Amino acid sequence: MGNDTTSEICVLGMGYIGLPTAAMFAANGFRVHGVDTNPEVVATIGRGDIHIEEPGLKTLVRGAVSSGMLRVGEEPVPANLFIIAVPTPLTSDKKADMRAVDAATRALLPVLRPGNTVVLESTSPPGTCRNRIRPVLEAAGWKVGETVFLAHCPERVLPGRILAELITNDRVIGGMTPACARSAARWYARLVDGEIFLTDATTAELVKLAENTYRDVNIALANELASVCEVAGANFWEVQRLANRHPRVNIHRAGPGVGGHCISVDPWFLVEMFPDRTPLIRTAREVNDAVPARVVASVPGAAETVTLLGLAFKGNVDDCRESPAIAIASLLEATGRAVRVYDPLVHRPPVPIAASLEEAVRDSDLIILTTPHDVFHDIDPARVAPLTRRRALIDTHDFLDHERWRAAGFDVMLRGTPSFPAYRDQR
Ligand code: SAJ
Repeated sequence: MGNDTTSEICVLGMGYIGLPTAAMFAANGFRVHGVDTNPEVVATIGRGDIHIEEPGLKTLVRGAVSSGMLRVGEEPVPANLFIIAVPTPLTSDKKADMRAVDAATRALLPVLRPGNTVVLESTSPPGTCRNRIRPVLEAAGWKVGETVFLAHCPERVLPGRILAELITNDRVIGGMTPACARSAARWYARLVDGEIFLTDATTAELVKLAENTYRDVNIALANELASVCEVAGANFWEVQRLANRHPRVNIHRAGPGVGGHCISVDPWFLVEMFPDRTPLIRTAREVNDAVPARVVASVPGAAETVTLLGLAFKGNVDDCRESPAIAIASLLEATGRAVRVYDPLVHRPPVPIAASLEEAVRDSDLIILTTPHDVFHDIDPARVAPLTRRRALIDTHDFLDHERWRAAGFDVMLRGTPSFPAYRDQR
């Protein structure tokens, strides 16, 4: 067991990636020191608690902290492996905000020792290791690839399945030099069951951006096809299901837009750096960003009070970052409508939400299913119906049991089908 100043692994950033990674290494027998610049986060984890929702995480963190294998603080301590897992959000002008990566790099300099490995996990623009982190290390006198090792190992876990995917996912490790990649891989091999692929740092940075951009472009295609189906008199969900029976086709799902801190953000890192070479990627972002406004445009004029089922950016998580539901709520409010939001999974809502389903649907003119939480299947439309002023439902995800809602008297409007009202007036 180590003391307060020695650890094998020091993880900078105790967020959605850093905390599960730190706790998982700790649960696998490594002495881990977690660092966060937010004292409240440090205090919460220090008492074995968590500040984010993720299935299984609380138990894991509690065990790791009580065994003494996971400690937390506001400053890095000496270690053999440093993992940088800090946010790389978008600025308002769609550029990567790298301040947290820069601060983390500077913060670890005073405790860096010969032979240490530094791994960047944060999703970053291509060239971040080479042009941003390496110069800082070298200015401090280190020789990357000789006296310290630097690699990018992008996180790839899916919120809601983080703990399982940390172990089972394949990992790509890109080193500044082959020795850097091998050095980082030795650590991850002791945790990960998936395959580990070694490459160079810039390739690894691009692999990560390619993965999320692939998904964003594919979802934009799905959203565009859904809009086509609405006027073509076809059902997108049927088109998608049947097209995907082709062995080389995998059309993603249409929806109310794309949220989260990854898919709606990462493609901009490519657009920012290579604006002349990324017209498709930019257009896909714009297509997906425009969907919330399309949903709002579809709301019948008579609907004065609108209920949103779901605030989180996707089903079964509490995370509301970049959620299309937030965009839909504020666009609806901008049209003068009253908006009520119900999301039983979200405990720290960024906008006001109703305390109960009853409160959210009372005297409502329209219910919009914005987030496919499994618990929404348990809603009994027959119980909701008498509380509302008008019985109308828009399902943006093809998620609810429409027959059941119709049987309770609801007019059901489904995104991607002619029942979606955006074009009703044009036909
Ligand atoms: N969405 C659709 N249609 C789809 C799939 C998703 O509209 O067919 C929407 C969702 O509703 C949501 C958004 O896209 O608003 C993103 O959800 P997601 O589940 O696709 O992805 P994230 O953001 O939770 O996690 C992604 C994952 N990347 C890939 O699947 C390629 C995850 O593995 C990454 O680790 C994560 O981004 C990240 O951190 O980059």
